[in-house]
Amino acid sequence: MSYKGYSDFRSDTVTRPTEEMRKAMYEAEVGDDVLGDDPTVKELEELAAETLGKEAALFVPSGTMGNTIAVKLAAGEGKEIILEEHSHIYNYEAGNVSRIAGSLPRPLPSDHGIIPIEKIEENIHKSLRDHIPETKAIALENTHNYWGGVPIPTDYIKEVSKVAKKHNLHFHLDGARVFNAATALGVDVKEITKHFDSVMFCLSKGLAAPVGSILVGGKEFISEARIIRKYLGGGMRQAGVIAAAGIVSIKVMTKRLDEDHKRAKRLAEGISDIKELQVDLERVKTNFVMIHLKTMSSFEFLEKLKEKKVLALPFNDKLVRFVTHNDIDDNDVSIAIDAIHSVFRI
Ligand code: TLP
Repeated sequence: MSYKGYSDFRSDTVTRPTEEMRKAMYEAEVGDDVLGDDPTVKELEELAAETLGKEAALFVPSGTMGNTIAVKLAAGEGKEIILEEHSHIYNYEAGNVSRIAGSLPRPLPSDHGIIPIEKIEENIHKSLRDHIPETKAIALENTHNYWGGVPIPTDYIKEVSKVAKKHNLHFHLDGARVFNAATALGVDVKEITKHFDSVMFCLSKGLAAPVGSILVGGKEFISEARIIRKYLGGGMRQAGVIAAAGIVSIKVMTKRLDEDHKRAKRLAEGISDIKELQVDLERVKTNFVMIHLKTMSSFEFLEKLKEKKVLALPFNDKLVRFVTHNDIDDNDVSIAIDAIHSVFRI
């Protein structure tokens, strides 16, 4: 469903609210959420906590704020958090892990988002002397953005959670796209989230809400999180208007993600014969297609693609990301396949 003439594959963040969301937003009953009496925000938070199998939830304006609050509580000032080296928290959240949470990130290399368990254990520091920052938390990302939206297997998550428990570390999930992971793995989302102390997930990505993310965790954790949200300026008043869309996200949009995954696969298969690029079909498991360009820069490729009314996002000079979502239909995929082929035809 191209919008203003463009098939927009830049991100699933570009999704526009559905008709059902717009109606729910129009009809939403609201109060003042900072005073704690917006019924629609409450309903969203209760639904989110129940869906992810946690005691409580907090509606936050963005995934970045949800992760920042979690790191601040999980690790905190002068303490370490173990992260994957290409994680969103470490690389793409404006340095909040140290700027706002005050924590020291310990980025570790991985095989497509999987940090070897022994590497994690080796990097857990206890504060034996006063100059060693103590490790307080571990965070994983699922699906993993940089690694092409791959879902992280639950067996691996379970192993990491054992390490976290053994060393008394908080275990956080950047689950911006955790419902895509659950869909790809064919499990209920709780099978993933039950291993974590806290989880952030985004309503505004594949779940198509216009704004918002959710942080879930224990009751005490979330009530502390609420205070931090307030002093970061994230206390939203009649937020029921946007929370109403989030309710539709959880109830309806979590059930259709397989469509996006199938379209991503079709896109990847449709361009895999082009010798000027490389796409790893095995890694296309959710709604991302990563394209490695062999003969031209991402910038040049995207300029040519834009002329053909197709948009995607550069990841680096040779790597381009295409994301399928609720506003990409079969026709958009066909348009993109043809456009990419024609860029390489003389
Ligand atoms: N990701 C965005 C951009 O930042 C790249 C995207 O288009 O994919 N965690 C993960 C894994 C994310 O991918 C993102 C956003 C966030 C957190 C932050 O969410 P927001 O944008 O709501 O702050």
